[in-house]
Amino acid sequence: MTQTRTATPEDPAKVAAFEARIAAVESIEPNDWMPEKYRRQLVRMMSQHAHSEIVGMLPEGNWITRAPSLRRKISLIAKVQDEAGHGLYIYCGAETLGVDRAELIGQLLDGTAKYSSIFNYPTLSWADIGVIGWFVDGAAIVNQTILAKASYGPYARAMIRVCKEENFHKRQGYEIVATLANGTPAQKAMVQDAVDRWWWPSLMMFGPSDTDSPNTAELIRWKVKRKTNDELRQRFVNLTVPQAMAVNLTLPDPDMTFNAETENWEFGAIDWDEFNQVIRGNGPCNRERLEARRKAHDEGAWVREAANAYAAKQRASQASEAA
Ligand code: FAQ
Repeated sequence: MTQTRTATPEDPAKVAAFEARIAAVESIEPNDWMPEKYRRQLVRMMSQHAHSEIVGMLPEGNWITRAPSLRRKISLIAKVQDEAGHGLYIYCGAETLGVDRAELIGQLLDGTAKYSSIFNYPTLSWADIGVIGWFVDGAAIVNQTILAKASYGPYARAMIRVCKEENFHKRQGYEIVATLANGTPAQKAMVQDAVDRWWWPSLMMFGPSDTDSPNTAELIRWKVKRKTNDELRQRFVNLTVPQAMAVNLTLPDPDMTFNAETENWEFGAIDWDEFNQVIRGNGPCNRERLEARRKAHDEGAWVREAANAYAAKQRASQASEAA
């Protein structure tokens, strides 16, 4: 259960002391006083992030049985397991804010919680697995390397470990892409098709444009976010364009141009209608993803029951020993 919090106004002296700690770039820890809105923003962000990692296992999990070689299968299984670990790690981080994991998972399963839009697209070919590692993990690294400097200690520390693993994920993805891009004409066409389908959804991962992002200003002020959505998106584009050139793949954006003055690759318009449809539950795979998570949750009921029964037994035997 979430801890009950009273709606009494916050002590201005405590708020001022908190703001001073943020200004001094101190790390905020679970037992430190924090404004209720700061706590709620972090629960929102961390729970959405944890859900994304867990739902994010599904598109790639779809290809484990069809990986083209034992070596590819081993790497893919390891990657998908890592994503599960990231989810559990971030749920633990969220729990330090006084929220119960079961409650957060309930919000995912009843459709009231958000998770990253990117995981509502289908994985149609083996090349998608390479492109997800390259684009999706690449985007996650750009976002999460900065979150490793977030003001909330448990979240920042979680990101350090997560980013190390994401680096391996990105490399395994880019290696698949490079292999296919240097392969037969059919393999080249397959990987170009995957690039064409995943490019724009990957740019949407960074969230709405800064002018339409209701949470950014507050999160930047509290040093949870250290860069805005548009700044991170631009960094991802700048890093990715040369990587595409290196393997002779074309990004599906005729408006992409290099601005020598700003040294940015300027990109075309993002289809925000598509983004809004996906985050409202109307993307190509939203229903399928939630159904898969609900099924897994129901089928895991016996594990939770067994764990609870075991914990109760342990408590009873400890109590009788102490008596
Ligand atoms: N999808 O005001 P903002 C990964 C929502 S992990 C869905 O700009 P904020 C690893 C947003 O929540 C990927 N919803 O929000 C992996 C808000 O809704 P709310 C996940 C989105 O928080 C790889 C509303 O729109 N990473 O990929 C999205 O300031 C491969 C307004 O937006 C994280 O979660 C979206 N793309 O900025 C796993 C990182 N964008 O809550 C498996 C942590 C925005 O008010 C395989 N999170 N929304 O109802 C963040 O950095 C931020 O929360 C942002 C959004 C940047 C996602």
